[in-house]
Amino acid sequence: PKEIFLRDYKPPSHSFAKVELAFDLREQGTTVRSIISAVPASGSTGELFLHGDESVKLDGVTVNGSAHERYERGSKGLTLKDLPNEPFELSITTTIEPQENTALEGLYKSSGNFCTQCEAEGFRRITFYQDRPDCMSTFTTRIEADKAKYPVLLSNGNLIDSGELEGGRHFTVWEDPWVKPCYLFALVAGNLGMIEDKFKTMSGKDVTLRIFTEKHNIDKCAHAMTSLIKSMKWDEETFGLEYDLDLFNIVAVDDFNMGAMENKSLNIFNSRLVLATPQSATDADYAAIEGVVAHEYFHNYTGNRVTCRDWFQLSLKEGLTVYRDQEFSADMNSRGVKRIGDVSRLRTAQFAQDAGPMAHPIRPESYIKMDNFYTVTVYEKGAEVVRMYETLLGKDGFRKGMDLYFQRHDGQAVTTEDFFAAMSDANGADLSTFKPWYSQAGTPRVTANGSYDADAKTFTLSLTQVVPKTPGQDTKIPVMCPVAVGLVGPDGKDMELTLDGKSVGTTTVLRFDKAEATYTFTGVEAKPVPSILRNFSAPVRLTTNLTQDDLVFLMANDSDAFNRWEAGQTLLRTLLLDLIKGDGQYKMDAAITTAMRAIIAGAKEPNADKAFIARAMMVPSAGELSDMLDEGTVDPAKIHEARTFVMKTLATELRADLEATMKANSAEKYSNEPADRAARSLKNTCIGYLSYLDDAAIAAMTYERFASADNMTDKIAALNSLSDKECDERIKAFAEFYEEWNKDPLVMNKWLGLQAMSNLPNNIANVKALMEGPAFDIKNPNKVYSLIGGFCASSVNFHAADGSGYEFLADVVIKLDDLNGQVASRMVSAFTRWKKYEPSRSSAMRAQLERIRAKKGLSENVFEIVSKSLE
Ligand code: B3K
Ligand code: ZN
Repeated sequence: PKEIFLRDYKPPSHSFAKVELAFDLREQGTTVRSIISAVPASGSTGELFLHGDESVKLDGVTVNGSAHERYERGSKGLTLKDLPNEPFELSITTTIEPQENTALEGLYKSSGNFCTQCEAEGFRRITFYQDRPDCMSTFTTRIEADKAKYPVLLSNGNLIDSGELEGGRHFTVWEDPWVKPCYLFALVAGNLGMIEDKFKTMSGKDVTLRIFTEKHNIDKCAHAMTSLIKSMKWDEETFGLEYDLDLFNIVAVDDFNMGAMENKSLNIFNSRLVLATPQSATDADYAAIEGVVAHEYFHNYTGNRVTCRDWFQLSLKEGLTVYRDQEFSADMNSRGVKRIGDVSRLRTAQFAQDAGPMAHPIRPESYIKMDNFYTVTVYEKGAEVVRMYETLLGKDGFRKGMDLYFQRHDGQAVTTEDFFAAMSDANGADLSTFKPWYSQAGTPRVTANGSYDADAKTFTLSLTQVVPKTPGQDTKIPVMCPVAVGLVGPDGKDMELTLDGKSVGTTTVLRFDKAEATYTFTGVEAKPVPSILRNFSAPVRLTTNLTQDDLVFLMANDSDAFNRWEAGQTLLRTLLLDLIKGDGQYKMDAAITTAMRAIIAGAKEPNADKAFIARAMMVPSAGELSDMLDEGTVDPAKIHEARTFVMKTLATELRADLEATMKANSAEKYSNEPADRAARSLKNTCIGYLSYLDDAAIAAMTYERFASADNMTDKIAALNSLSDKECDERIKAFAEFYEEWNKDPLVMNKWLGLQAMSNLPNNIANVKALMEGPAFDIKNPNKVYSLIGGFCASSVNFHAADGSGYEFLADVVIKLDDLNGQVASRMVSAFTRWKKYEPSRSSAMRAQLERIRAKKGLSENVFEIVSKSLE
């Protein structure tokens, strides 16, 4: 396999002024004809390389209407030779077999319907083309198919023609007036139902909005439609960005590698991110749908109107669009709770990636398979980098930068440097020390030590930073970290801050861009407790000299919701890490029990933020704890034991409080108002705690709640609370759930996932049986993510000491690799951090990686992850 490097970037040899595609869709042998208006760049050598997958059959090439035989076909594509030196018309005809496409890239079939997924490099599975994002063109697409089987025929842009054909066939023609790279091309042909709505844009244009699904799911699209309308309005109000066509389509399909895809005016979604009713989807599903519908819609500007020059720039569109969807969701819901959720995810998944063999900068230097770089680093850390511009420049400054970015680059394929320049130039700001965020991998480690001088009435904060080594990057330089700081006085109120003789309000953003720096606040009348890195203002690992008393104080008083939560998490993390590293004699810290009691008691206050309280009650996850332990030491069984001890002790000591809070927050009837959702999450968090008690009454109560739940959130919460318990109620609940829901594949994914994640001893046998059962299908990515991905999340069974869990995963990866390299490489990623584990587990994982590497014909996707992990 060949590695591709950013430093080798060269502009395309030809530009494509116009592309006309014609698809003749058949049950076997679909033909694709393209007519391209090609324009040689100056200095053209008369050669043009077109990407094309080995699965594509080439039927013919013509240049200006005459057959062109001078070409070479290689494993990656076609080199056309002796081409004219002036603009010419290139026509290519290919035959493909979408019905056999299990990679779900290019044109494929899902539930009998045709659909496409072209990002990153799927268009080359359809036809020969310059499959690179800097080749932008306007597309016209003609689709022809059997009318009875495929009454709906969709592509990008506006419908300009349609009609009947002989033999029960029909056609449509679509024209997209906006230039785009081929990764944004889409086509759908199927027997689909549709809901329709309208949106009036800020300049008064009417846009028709449609959501297509299989007909039996048509009553599950309302939430996605509402989310779309909210997104369109938000983007106008927040960034002045107005939709630019008369039609916007969303299509939901069951077989989809990722979450969704932002194809111009024809978004294609994994059905799990569209379909929802209160009975079939949880509150978390509702939130995910709202966020992803927004994300794909926002790409219309950040990604489509302005796209990436090359795939190394992926964070240009993804980091920015994630930032935008996070802000949208924060505005629609509770801002503090949203931030806490986003940071938890970043810390658990991205910090771990950045500390392992797959560590890469948000703008990677090289890749073998681009699909492997749709990562939490490019997306989530990329979003943090965008957020830091906002923190440094302020909301208005950030908006100015965005305006300049669109003004300069609309219709272009650009780089992260261009975004940086727009932000700097629009604000006249020198951000040069910010740049290493794009080129350096690794999470900076920041320490903050505060000290108060009562005589001088000063508070001094000393900061240090180190960016750790990562593979291929041994030396690093300091990078600008915006550190938002407040000082909380003894009365619990924020102090007015004075820094360098200037009054700077109650929260100030320190521009910390050296290895060490000291900041002295003056006129500090009493000893404060510093609140550092408010709202998690930079994606760093922070260590402070705050005491346990300081943290308890911040938990109760900090005006910053994130740091209120973080103070409690720091207490819990410290306790858990001590227990894990200790001698096995577990002892609870009474101060933590008291603090937790106070948190729960907060739920009784009028106007309590119950969603926040539920988050604050959560104990750091096994993944987060594992990330904080040293290489070569992680024993998942110990982490599980220590966590279980803490949960069980808290549940025992706070039982009365938990039961009372659970009852007080149990609703008579489901409602989807924010306050009801918040109460639901608090109640279900209480049930989760209580499930740690060995008490038959709790199992009976949980089953009772399961059976009588009138919504999926409560049903799943109860089922989850039973899933680690060896009891009849668990068996009954899972069986009844199956009876009720086995016709709904999305709900079955939840059923598979919960069972797979169970920490009951020897649950691997159950997982293997589920794999053979009717609810599973290895060709469907969602099912693989639920069952196999779920299993990898079980501390006990995936990490079983005898290595059986690892062997099982390797077996699955080897099988999956032949069907779908992208999904296989996601699954194999559970092995990448093998060096983190204690010797017996790490050598068992390593052995499985080697076994996978030895497989003949391994996909490039899996090869890249496995070989980098073993380096
Ligand atoms: N842009 C798509 C990702 C497609 C990835 C293909 N391997 C989804 C998104 O980020 O919106
Ligand atoms: Zn995206």
